[in-house]
Amino acid sequence: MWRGIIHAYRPFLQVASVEPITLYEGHTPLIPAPRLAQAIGLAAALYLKYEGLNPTGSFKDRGMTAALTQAVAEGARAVLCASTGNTAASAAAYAARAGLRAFVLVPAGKVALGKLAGAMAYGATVLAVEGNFDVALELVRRAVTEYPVTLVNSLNPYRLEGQQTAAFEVCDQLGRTPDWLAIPVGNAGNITAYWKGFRAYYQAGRVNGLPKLLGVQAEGAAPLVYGRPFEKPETIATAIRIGRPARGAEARQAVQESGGMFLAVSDEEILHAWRLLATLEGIFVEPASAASIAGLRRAVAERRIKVSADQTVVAVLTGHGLKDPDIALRTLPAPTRVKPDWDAFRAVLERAMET
Ligand code: AN7
Repeated sequence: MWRGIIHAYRPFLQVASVEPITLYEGHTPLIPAPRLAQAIGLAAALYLKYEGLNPTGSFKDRGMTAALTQAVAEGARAVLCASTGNTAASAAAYAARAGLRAFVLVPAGKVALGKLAGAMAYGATVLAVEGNFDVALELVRRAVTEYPVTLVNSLNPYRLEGQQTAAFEVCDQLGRTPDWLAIPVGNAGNITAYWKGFRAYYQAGRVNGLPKLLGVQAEGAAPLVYGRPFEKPETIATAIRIGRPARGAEARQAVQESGGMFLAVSDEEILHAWRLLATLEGIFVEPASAASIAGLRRAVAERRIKVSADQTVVAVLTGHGLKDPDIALRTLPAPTRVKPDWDAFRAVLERAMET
């Protein structure tokens, strides 16, 4: 029986040897996506690591099981984070599981509905700052120097310990390392964690090589692509609306070591990729997750990555589509209203079948 990432990968993880605080996260599917690969002109085999299927709907749960396990082992009473939403929901759930209080600080008006609802439902104290994520992170970093609360942003090293297990799973599922890994980048904790994981597996002799990393940012929030902070980050992908990534330096080093690259995609490209994922493969993700596909599509179109049919590309789908239902409602045609009788319904149905 699967009992979460700490049970599964304990020898690889620097985390307190106590009973884990877990929701049995991880073990997410690696799904082949041949129709999507064809649509974006990718010759290689494409697989999607569907992290939206974690207990709170994002990859953050891998990091949070480790962070909360360690926090409890160290006698913590409360946790605190800044968040664009997913970290907040995950921290709230794992704190509930551990019997700790959670305080989360999110950018007011810029958090997707499902994330806010989650954080509230799990019983966190949700605070909304009149500013962006970068301001929120600055505030919580100061708060943990003055109050007895544990920071559970990815600055917390146990977050990366846990999140590297996604790289282990990708290798275990493929039976080898992928040639490329495409991943959305916001605060840059996850790409840093994947690289740590791939290197650890390589050093342990579990795989024979390392992937190249394709780190994808939104055009309006692309500090790692352009090499400068974004003071006013903007993108429809609110999860990665981050202008000063806390793990930026490590992410840059990881991408460089891997021989990969960062690139930026527009909101339009993100939405296009988001629709392709859902309509060609039946996989509904939040916009930030679609950035990895948008980035791949652009990299292929611009011939910046060269892959052949015998190679393997993995794209990380970081969060579930139900996190951000607004996007579908705002960008797609509303359902046609139907009067409650047969003739009315038949007329509408026939018209629909003709289009
Ligand atoms: C769906 O929740 O930063 O580069 O506060 O929710 O490790 O930050 C979320 C980030 C990608 C980027 N996809 O990962 C937060 C937060 C989704 C995300 C990212 C996030 P990092």
